[in-house]
Amino acid sequence: MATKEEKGSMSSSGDVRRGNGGELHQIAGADHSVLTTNQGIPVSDNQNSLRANSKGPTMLEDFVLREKITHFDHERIPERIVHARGTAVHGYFELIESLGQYTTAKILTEVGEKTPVFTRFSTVAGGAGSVDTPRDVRGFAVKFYTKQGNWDLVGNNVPVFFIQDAIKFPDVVHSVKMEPDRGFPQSASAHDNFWDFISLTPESMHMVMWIMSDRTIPRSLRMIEGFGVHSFRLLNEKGISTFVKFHWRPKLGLQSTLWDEAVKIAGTDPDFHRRDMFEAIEKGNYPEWELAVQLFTQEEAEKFPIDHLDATKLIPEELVPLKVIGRMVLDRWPDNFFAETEQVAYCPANIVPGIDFSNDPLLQGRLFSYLDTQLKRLGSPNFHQIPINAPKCPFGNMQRDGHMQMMQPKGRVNYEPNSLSPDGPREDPATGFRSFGAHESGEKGRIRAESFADHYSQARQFYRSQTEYEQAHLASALVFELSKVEHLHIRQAMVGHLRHIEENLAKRVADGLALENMPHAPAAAAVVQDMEPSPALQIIGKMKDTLQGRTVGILVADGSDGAAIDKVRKAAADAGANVKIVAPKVGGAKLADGSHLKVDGQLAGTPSVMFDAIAVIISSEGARLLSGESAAIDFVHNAFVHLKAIAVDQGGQELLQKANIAKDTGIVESSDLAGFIAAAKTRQWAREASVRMLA
Ligand code: HDE
Repeated sequence: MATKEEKGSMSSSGDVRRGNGGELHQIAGADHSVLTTNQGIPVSDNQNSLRANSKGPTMLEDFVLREKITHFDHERIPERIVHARGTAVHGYFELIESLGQYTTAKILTEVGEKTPVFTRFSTVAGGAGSVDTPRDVRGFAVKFYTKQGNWDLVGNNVPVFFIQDAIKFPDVVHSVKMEPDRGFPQSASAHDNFWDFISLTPESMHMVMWIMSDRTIPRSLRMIEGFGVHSFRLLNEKGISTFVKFHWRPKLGLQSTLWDEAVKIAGTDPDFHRRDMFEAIEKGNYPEWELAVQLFTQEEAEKFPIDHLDATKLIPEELVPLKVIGRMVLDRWPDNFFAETEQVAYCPANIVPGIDFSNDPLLQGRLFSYLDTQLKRLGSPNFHQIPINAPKCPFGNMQRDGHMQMMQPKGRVNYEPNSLSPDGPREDPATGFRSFGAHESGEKGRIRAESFADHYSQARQFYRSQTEYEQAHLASALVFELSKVEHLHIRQAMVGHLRHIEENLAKRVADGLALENMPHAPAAAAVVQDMEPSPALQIIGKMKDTLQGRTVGILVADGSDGAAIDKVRKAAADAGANVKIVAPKVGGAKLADGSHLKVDGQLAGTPSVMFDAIAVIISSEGARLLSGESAAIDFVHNAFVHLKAIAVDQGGQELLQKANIAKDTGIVESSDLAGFIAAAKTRQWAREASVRMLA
């Protein structure tokens, strides 16, 4: 069995790793002084291939060329079938409160212990090269390298799912991905196939409310919640089981973009979320989440108005309050995107002693799927040896050989039990993983539990729990998506479902689609209940009045007032914002006093969608010049219609007039620093009705 020291992990330069058999492996790194082939042969010329003469053919014997090109040809591995586009960061989890009463898992009982984690955020539908800001669920997968082995909590930023049974997963994924005959749309649910499937799948309706809400267009990956979705079990020393749901809550609060903003960000910066995370880590603004749990017994679960084993349902916080037990801090960007972010393999079946699965049929299917897909994607049963996937605790067994075997076990014994290797690994009933001794009885069959039949009550509860702004966004998102659907009968079928959720929502969407008649609602399998609204389901209710983690952009031009710029910059920075200066030219601006100001971005490439609030500090001459520049007009216009705070000096005010922007709350004089900072900490929701016709 490898000791911790023997197993080791890759150094940041990535050059040396000790295998399980104790031998050293050289791994190509950039810090070798001599360029070599993969066989270690020094290379004399990396610019020219071997040729018969200066104008002659290239020689087949050129092993340097052949090795290099062959390796290049094989550099890609299949991307993930879902969640292909992702961003991951290293960090740690620290337990604050012990769950010792409920579980033997050390990670949940050793208060103060810091466990390394690797956390990957992802979109679901798009390919690895797709944009960061489509309307889509975000994956939130955490690998905890615990003392008792790897525990993967593979969740999403939405607490429910589309389907109740894993057998429907290939269908829902096929329907949302690009249509197979035409190869589009990429990374978008707004097309016929998706809504056709959904309209024929009533169990999706609760999830539809979540995906049409602004949760699926987050402002930053640092501002999303995470959910384990399924119920799991905790098992204590006596083997007693308590059900648990896991929740991640961001320290920065929740924040989303507006749909128009998300669309424009996609064009401006396809890597918006990845860059945002990278810059935050680089600056030492480490994002942090609380880990909270909902704990409940079987007896309590039986009294819930929903079945907690149904992944299309959540347990409202008002019914089972959240208990905060720990925190996760992400503080180290990976050294290498491919080696870590691309090759990391999360699997809900990676679980440690003291935690166990529930009978949620979606979870049960997932327990099979991840290892299966990873064997295909990473190409060998030895992918657990890749440093990002390897446990950081001692590990060893009698599994051997296979493609890309990196370990060199010593000795003749490769079986267990054995008498020839008394020091070799042995099972340990006292500390080893044990399953809950659940009693199972009943008739085998392809059965859906009756307690899974209610598809609309929690959808209704979600819609009714939103603020009026969020309801309008949700209705408008449905109108947008269904307007991209070519088949009228699919639009009608969807509106029919909405009638069960909330008649007024159905009416808004039907109006937005200009349907001539209100479609019939389909038969519902269960009576729709009026559940108590749950404010915890809002985003606006969970936004934080803060500039921490947010960005303020200041537009300047030649002739700007340097002192005014400095004051706004300082006030925003003091409030925790990241401040960026934008000018027509990246080389900087010549200020009114003749000094030169360095800037962070060129106006045409740094539109206001990059910022949470803006200031425009320009002279009257600057305003006159910029009024002929559409990028400047767009800069202020978009900030206005995206409900952002705008601080202006005299020149800035003149530019607003050129852009036809009237006086409004949230537009303040740049000298009113306190007023600007207060407005910048939130969105100007009341402005929305004047700039956008929402459904
Ligand atoms: Fe996944 N899912 N999933 N999923 N999932 C994958 O595994 C699958 C589901 C989630 O950053 C795949 O390695 C099935 C729910 C995340 O690498 C695959 C079902 C939730 C990630 C797979 C579900 C998730 C995946 C594709 C229905 C939230 C990305 C690549 C039974 C709780 C992890 C891979 C990363 C990835 C299967 C449903 C979250 C194909 C069969 C529900 C965050 O195995």
